[in-house]
Amino acid sequence: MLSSSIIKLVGAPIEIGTSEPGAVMGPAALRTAGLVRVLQDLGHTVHDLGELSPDGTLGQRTLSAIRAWTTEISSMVETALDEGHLPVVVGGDHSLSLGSIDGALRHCARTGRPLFVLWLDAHADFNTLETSPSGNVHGMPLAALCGEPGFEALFEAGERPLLDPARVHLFGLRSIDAGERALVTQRQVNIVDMRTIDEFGVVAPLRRILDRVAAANGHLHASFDVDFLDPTIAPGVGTTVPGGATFREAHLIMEMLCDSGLVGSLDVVELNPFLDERGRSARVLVELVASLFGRRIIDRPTEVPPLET
Ligand code: B3U
Ligand code: MN
Ligand code: MN
Repeated sequence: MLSSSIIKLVGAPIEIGTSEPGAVMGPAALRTAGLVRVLQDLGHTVHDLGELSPDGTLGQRTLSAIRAWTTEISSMVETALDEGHLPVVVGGDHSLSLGSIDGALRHCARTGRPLFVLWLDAHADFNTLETSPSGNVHGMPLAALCGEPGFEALFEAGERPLLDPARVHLFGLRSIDAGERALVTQRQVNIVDMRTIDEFGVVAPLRRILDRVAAANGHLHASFDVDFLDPTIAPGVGTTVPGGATFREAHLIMEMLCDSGLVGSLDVVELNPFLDERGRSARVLVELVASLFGRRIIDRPTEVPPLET
């Protein structure tokens, strides 16, 4: 089970980070699909903080408008963690993770626990303003969080804790830009790409990551981009990439994360209900979140045979 039974849920209907409109409706669709009720039915207390809406960002597509979101999300996540609660931020495009991970980093800087990030995504989201072919900030949050230059406008002035790229685990990668590929290699970001998953399945690579986090007594932040899933099961996302995770793979990942007890904070991002088919993607996401928070097929932990060494 996950460590905290009190979940702090907040919607971050941000879509400035993408060129495809519609992610602004993501939190509403997840609520419509029963997100809060499902968590409560599993026995969790849900403090629903509603939807954030930073002042002065309406219609703006600037780095400083994103900063307003980053600041609000960061302080919400940091406060929730300081109180011993488990923050869940639902979007909204992936630029919201600038805030959630910044908040988790600030919390971890005080507790001394290392922060690890599990980035479930078709993309690396490690572009800089220079390497990005699109200019879309949702393709850049990890580079910004890891301290690549050029992102000062995204954060409040002053010292901020940086994310260690060697503690970032990309999982499900199958679309990467040339400049970003060079950068993730140089920065020693950990990658479980789709080829690895095809060859070894999800269990062995994920266990390796979880063992690493557990051995370091780390805080694990999971960031779930809808496009991690195959577009046939989750079409409601702006940038679909074929060859994504199946429902069964994603479901097993969620159960393993649950059993590990290591996830301390979560984002669910990039749901675009305008592109969805009759709420399918929102429903799949709610199912997966339920598995992460303890729903199981029968009432016993998933049995995982030990890895051969
Ligand atoms: N790498 C591309 C495409 C992309 C990244 N993240 C999403 N799409 N969702 C870019 O624009 O940076
Ligand atoms: Mn992403
Ligand atoms: Mn993506």
